[in-house]
Amino acid sequence: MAKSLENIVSAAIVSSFYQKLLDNLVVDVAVVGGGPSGLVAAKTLAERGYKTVVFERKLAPGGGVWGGGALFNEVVVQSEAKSILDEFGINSTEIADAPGYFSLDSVELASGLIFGALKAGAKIFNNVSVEDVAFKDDRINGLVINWTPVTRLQMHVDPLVVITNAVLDGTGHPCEVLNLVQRKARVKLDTPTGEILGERPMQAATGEITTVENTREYYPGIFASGMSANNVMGGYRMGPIFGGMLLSGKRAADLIEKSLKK
Ligand code: 48H
Repeated sequence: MAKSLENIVSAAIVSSFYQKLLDNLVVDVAVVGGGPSGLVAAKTLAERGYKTVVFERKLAPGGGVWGGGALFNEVVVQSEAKSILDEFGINSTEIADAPGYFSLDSVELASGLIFGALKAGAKIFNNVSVEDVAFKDDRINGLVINWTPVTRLQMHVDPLVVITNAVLDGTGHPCEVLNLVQRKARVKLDTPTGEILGERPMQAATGEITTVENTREYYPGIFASGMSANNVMGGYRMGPIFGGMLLSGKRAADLIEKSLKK
């Protein structure tokens, strides 16, 4: 029987998705969260030749970028991170009475970061939630994933596992993966107390710096970037300024590359 167009479309989707998933069950780097820090890290690592995958819980990656400041869809980036915008081909305009600060359209930022990560070779699985981690020899070596609707509806469906050399917790404010590591694995993280210190209130200039400084490995095999790093190490928040998130993604990529080369 001749195949109908409907059948051809369905078969193409099933076979190409199946191949994509199969190809990414063992990776060099698994990024949890397609926010700005995770997407910059994913692009950087993918273009350096590392097999990189991003798991994003929502339908649309981009994290907190889309909403700009209070749903006004503009954000601000400082000059230190301007070269990252340029690298992704994202437009920005210097603010007339605040030299060194650039405003830009948050929809262009979100879509530009997603497109850049994909074009560099990173694979993004959206609508997928990381619900647990896998351990081997006192090191995190995998992520436990499930479909977001399955987790949201609390369906009793067992997950799949992706094996990886390095995990980046780019889950934003809740630092979900490191929370899991602390709570379920009952291990000490590399913080002054061994635990998650918790995000501090708004102090934008300091928060921008600590976001980058706090970007590092917190337990063998797992790094944190962006607001996740700030939550783990007790950093300050900064509102709709995104340069620190972009710079954090770059630093995460550099540190992960260094650890993979060891
Ligand atoms: C899969 C998950 C899971 C999970 C969460 O919040 P994000 O945008 O992350 P960052 O840190 O790169 O950027 C933070 C920035 O957006 C922000 O919030 C700022 C600057 N706030 C300042 C302030 O003062 O408030 O993105 C994290 C992404 C989201 O898309 C989540 O859906 C996703 O991670 N995510 N994906 N499995 N378990 N948990």
